[in-house]
Amino acid sequence: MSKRKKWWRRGVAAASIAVAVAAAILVPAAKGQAVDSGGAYLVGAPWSIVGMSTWEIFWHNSQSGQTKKWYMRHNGVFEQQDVDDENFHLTLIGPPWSIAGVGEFGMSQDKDLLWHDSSSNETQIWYLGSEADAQGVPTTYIVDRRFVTDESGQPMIIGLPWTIVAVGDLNHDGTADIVWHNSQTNATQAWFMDPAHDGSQIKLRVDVVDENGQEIFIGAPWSIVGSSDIDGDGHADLVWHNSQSNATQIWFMNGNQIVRRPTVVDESGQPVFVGAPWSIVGSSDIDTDLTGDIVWHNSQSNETQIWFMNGNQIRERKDIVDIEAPPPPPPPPPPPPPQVHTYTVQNCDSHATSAGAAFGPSKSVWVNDITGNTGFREMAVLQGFPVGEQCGVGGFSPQTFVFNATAGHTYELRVIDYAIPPNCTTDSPNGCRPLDVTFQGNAGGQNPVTAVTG
Ligand SMILES: [Ca+2]
Ligand SMILES: [Ca+2]
Ligand SMILES: [Ca+2]
Repeated sequence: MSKRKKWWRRGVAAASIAVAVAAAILVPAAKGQAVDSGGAYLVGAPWSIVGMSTWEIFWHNSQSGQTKKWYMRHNGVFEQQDVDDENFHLTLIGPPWSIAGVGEFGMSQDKDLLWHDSSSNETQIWYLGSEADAQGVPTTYIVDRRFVTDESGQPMIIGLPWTIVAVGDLNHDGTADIVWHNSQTNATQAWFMDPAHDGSQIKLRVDVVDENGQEIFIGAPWSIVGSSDIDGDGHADLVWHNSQSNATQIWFMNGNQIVRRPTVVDESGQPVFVGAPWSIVGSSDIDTDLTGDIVWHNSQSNETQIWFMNGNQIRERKDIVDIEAPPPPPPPPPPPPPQVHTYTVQNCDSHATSAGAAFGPSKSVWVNDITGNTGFREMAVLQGFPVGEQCGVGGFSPQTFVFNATAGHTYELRVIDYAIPPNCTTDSPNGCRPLDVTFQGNAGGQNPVTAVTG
């Protein structure tokens, strides 16, 4: 038995998504690939939705034969997995086989695929499981395949004018049942599948009957487009659509008997009419609130939309979006505008400037952005302090320098005299003797000084 594993957010190899397609045909986007401007996840031919079950939507590619499963979180696709075979190799299956539905037939806890062969008229179940493959990649794979048999275990060979129109647990025994429709007689028939045979053997075949127990014959322009437990009573219900009036109707079922059949109404309670290019592609409980929802696809825009239902009333309509791709990072905040700090430098120690090398020319202001850990960088070259200067005494003007400061950063200021040997160079203040000077500036004369905002 395969246990369902929760590998949330795990990805699949992008190579498993890419397929050769004709121009102008949209395919499932690779991870992180942009979707349309409205955010909808656009997927269309040759991909089509072939079945769904609780929080899962299955797609098949009619060109490559690939089958893919979407895991849904509300209206978002949060993970995709290919369906692999028993040896974890990609399965490529196409006509005359086609997927007729998805349901829990047995064997594993994963929902299973029901296939029908339009040539041999065989019906086959693929029991699916989920495990990590040899590379540790989460994978949906085929646990077993069995042909559907009749009540005595003999292969069932059934085809046109009968077609499988839905898969759902009509009789609430935990095993999916198969709903057939006859396009000539317009009869609808349910095969209740036997849980004792992993749902591969028919337990009972019954015609669908109306509220009074009479066999009911409904056909075109009506057709069955999906089955799930819309009202949450445990019995799968049948979703019908009328291709002429564009009405949608639900047959709430109790086994093979109709309990009631209301028309689907919109959020305000009015009958809703939606048709081509939209079509219903299935019904299942996408948002796992224990009531079935209805899934639509638009063959022109390639949108897929979910009607989250409250009985026969639409509660909410949402386009499916791709939430696999991480959201784009927010744009970085704009850097704060640099501040121009103006400082004056004076010789304000206890000694007046006197003639000599120490206060001669080639004085340089070095600034170390302590916050930014930049080290000392030369910011300005000063003229030599005039002889006799001491805090402006003697009529000498202080020398001015400016530097761009980042608000909140703390700077240490030094005045270096290159004239002092031996290791003092213009490339580095190391070895240079900092002069004992006082800075006067717009931060109040401290050293170090913290630049303020504004
Ligand atoms: Ca059942
Ligand atoms: Ca129901
Ligand atoms: Ca639901």
